[in-house]
Amino acid sequence: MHKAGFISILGYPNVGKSTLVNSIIGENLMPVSPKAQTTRQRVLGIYNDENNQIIFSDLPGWLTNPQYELHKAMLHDIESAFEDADILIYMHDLTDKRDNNQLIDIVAKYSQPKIVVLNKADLVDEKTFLIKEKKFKEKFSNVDIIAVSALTGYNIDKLLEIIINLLPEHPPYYDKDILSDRYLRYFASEIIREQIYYLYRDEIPYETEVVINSFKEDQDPVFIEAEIWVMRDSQKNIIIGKKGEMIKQLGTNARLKLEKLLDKHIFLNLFVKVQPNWRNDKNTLKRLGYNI
Ligand SMILES: Nc1nc2c(ncn2[C@@H]2O[C@H](COP(=O)(O)OP(=O)(O)O)[C@@H](O)[C@H]2O)c(=O)[nH]1
Ligand SMILES: [Mg+2]
Repeated sequence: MHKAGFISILGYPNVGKSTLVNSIIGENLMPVSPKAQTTRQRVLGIYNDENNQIIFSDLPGWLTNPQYELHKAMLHDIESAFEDADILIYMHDLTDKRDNNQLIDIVAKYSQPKIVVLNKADLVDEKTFLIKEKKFKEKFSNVDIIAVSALTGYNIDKLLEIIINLLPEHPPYYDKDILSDRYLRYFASEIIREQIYYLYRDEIPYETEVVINSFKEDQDPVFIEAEIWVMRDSQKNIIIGKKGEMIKQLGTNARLKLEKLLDKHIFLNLFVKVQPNWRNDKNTLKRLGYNI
């Protein structure tokens, strides 16, 4: 008997959705950063063992106040992920003191089996967990509630057991040896973008997009050329930095992470381009793969 199914991980920004997918599939594939909105598009991360295939949708965080076409596309992805899921995971950050009820109420309305994952257990004590557990028990009836740490791996094996118990009987949907529905080329742009979140401040990461122009995998070193889009000339100067120091650092950081992922040497070439309206232009967003 083989089990397989689709799982959507829903939650506010920064609760650790992408970190959880990485932890379960065992690769640092999804971009992760301490800033909100690192994840912009729905991406599948696929877990396989002999008898099970779990297809996770890593999603953008829930946005209460969408301001740009980009944000609308992100919400669109979240909504479609409700419909296709066999199981819904509502993920909550145990250190978050705000009363985030809007998304909880939406998730609660859906009829699929649900799991509440209380993440970042490494940062709180038992008492905090018990208070939160009580709150979620009131919101959801008959739902497994589990504390995990996506970062340290605490209770991830238990979570997998819970998921597999709820998984429908089904043959695999994807080849059993692939990790995602996207190509490496896509993850290359995501890793460069992720490193921008770590390296630059203020609005820069949110107003930046990364486009791969060339990805030649059959060469040694692998050749990757990417364009970094920003919205203003001043941002172009910041990305490049004095004497090109910042973009050099960015290139090194992204290359090292990509080399780990591909297990190959990489030559990475970065360019910066001003694209004033990319975040609000539907045609551009469509070309970038956004669901709009
Ligand atoms: N201490 C701790 N940090 C975590 C944990 N899970 C995620 N993080 C951190 O929380 C931040 C947001 O994680 P990310 O996966 O990008 O969140 P997402 O926006 O929900 O996808 C990152 O800095 C992660 O390293 C955890 O279990 N414990
Ligand atoms: Mg994410």
